[in-house]
Amino acid sequence: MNRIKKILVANRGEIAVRIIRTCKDLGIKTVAVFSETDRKSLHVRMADEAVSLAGLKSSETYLVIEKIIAAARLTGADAIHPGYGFLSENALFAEAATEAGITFIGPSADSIRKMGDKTTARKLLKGTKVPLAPGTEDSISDLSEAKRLASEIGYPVLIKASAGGGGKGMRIVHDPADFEKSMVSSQNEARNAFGDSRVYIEKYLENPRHIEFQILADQHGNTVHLFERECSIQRRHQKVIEEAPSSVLTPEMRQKMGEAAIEVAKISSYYGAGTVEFLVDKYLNFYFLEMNTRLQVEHPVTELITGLDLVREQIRIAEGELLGYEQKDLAIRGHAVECRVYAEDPSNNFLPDTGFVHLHRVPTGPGVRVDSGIVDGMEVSVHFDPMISKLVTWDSDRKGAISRMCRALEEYTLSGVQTTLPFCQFVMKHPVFQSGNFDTHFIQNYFKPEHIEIDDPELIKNLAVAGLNAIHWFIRENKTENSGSVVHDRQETVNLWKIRRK
Ligand code: MV4
Repeated sequence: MNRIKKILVANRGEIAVRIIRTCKDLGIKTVAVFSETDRKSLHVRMADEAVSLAGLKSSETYLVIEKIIAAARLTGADAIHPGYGFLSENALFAEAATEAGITFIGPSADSIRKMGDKTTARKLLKGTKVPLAPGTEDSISDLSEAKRLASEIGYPVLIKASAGGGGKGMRIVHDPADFEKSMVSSQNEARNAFGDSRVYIEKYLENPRHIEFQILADQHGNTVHLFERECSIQRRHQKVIEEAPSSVLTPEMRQKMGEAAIEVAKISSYYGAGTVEFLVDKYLNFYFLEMNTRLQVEHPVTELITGLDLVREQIRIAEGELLGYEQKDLAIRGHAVECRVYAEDPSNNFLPDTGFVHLHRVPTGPGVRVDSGIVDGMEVSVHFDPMISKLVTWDSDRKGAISRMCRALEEYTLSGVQTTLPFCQFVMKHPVFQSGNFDTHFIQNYFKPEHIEIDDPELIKNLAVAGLNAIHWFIRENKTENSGSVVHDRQETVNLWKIRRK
């Protein structure tokens, strides 16, 4: 077994900080990579070494395989952790790392390729006990053939992109008269998003829940599931709130779905951490949706109910270790809820907001965890994904976890940009969410912008203090050798502010 000594984290923001933390726990050295706007970010500060990717946008930095590999070579990193997003599900990246003699902390390039093509995944599972939504086995490009198959499947149908998940290229078709134009627009979106216009057709399952199972598999054929996550509170295919376990699964369903998830992993000779996504219809039938071959954003809720550190498990598996536990050794303990914090304005159709974080004061106390990459004064830019933090709570049952989340959301101060924190408060307090009886249409059915409370006046005072903090931080961060008068400058600023306030 080859012990990993130095990991290059090929990511940014909260997940880069998250991975570095586990590396520190394990005494593994870390290398951060950063774009120009990320030069002073938290993950760069926390890493032992940092390498500039010399660019602004993702396409010039975190998505450039050659730059990442060169940074790993330059620093002597013996492994790369891709996090999620960016190159985490790019088979060419996994291959490039392996060819450079660098351990890719994730599944094989072959598994990434197999599961990345949604029709290959479906074909793999044909003849197994894993239930698939009725639909075409293969991609389909001939319009008249596709229309014939759609009527065989029975409307409403869903046209999906073969080359990618996440809803891109997806079209729901209720009326046969709309089929052709929907298929052409789906092919066009798929071509633009993935460079691959292949599509396939499934029976559209009305009002499904999105429930996914966490998989862990070592390189010796041992595979377990770490139970499920309920991810139905979504907006435009973007998960907003996740929880574990789901409030609708019976122990029998959990066992059947867990076995199906393990079957998916085994049939693709999977190793590493992976997630098998299912759709559950209103009759509680479940259907395989897709498999994600990366650590997911929402992994903390699984960590909290199982007590495992999934990044540590990924590293151990990459080192060739045995899992060291079996399914019978695993149990759900308590309940966890995660609220994703996006720099978006929920009162303005969730438009992304940019600016500088003035004040970031995170909640703490019993059962509260915050995974964020935020430092006071940092810039939230349009260059990257607007998710800047995750607030997670745990308690012995769902009611307790929700109650703690409500308290933590009240405590959480993040000013300078609009965020989805008030939206999360709305959801946590909503009786339908609290009942557990909701599906992927919850936001569409129950949320209106007027539900968002505007900022309290107290915040204005905090802003001023925060503004001072940010100025002080900025000066301190950028002070030249001979300044030394930071406190004095700040005193003048305070006087100025007091004069202005009168
Ligand atoms: C579906 C579906 C219903 N029936 N497939 C696929 C990508 C993933 N993000 C959501 N997907 C879905 N696939 C069948 N056969 C419902 C979803 C779905 C969804 C679809 C449209 C709009 C919002 C959605 C939210 C969650 C799940």
